[in-house]
Amino acid sequence: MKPYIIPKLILSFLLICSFSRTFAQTTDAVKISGVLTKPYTLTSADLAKMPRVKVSRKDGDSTNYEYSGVLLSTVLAKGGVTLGKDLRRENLTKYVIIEAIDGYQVVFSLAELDADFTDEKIILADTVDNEPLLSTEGPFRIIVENDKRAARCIKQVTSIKIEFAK
Ligand SMILES: Nc1nc2c(c(=O)[nH]1)N[C@H]1C(S)=C(S)[C@@H](COP(=O)(O)O)O[C@H]1N2
Ligand SMILES: [Mo]
Repeated sequence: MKPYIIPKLILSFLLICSFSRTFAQTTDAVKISGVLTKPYTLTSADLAKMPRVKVSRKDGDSTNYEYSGVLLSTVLAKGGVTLGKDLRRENLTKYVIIEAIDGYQVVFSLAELDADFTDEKIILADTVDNEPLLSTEGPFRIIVENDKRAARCIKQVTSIKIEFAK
């Protein structure tokens, strides 16, 4: 056996490991991070314990779908994000940036999803018409009740981050 075969084997092994990690990346949990007091990783089990909300949305073919999940504000409140009476002054310059497995990102300002400011429902959905979301869409998708276009209804969400705009 040639002497350099061992380091070569180790290198190949490490490369295979890192590749399989990349491809095994899943979306079964959402990382909640940024400017908040209690960052956490949200699982399906966590979501199941929170109050549920239903939102109907039409897709491109005008078919109506009933999504269900948890208000994004509820998910954020669990992490200690400044909402309700704490959403004032410089906290009004905070925004939520949501990212998906394909790198797609969308942004909401905190006031856009706070019940003290608006009745608009923005949910982190995990079911559609009472069935779990398909893997191409879920397990978690943001559904914005009244946006005319579905572009912010981001599929396969992997992370939700709160940041200051300045
Ligand atoms: N992760 C992810 N979510 C996404 C997109 C995307 O490219 N990646 N496209 C958005 C756009 S532009 C639209 S119009 C809708 C399409 O959703 P539909 O396939 O359910 O009609 O998904 C939105 N969510
Ligand atoms: Mo779109």
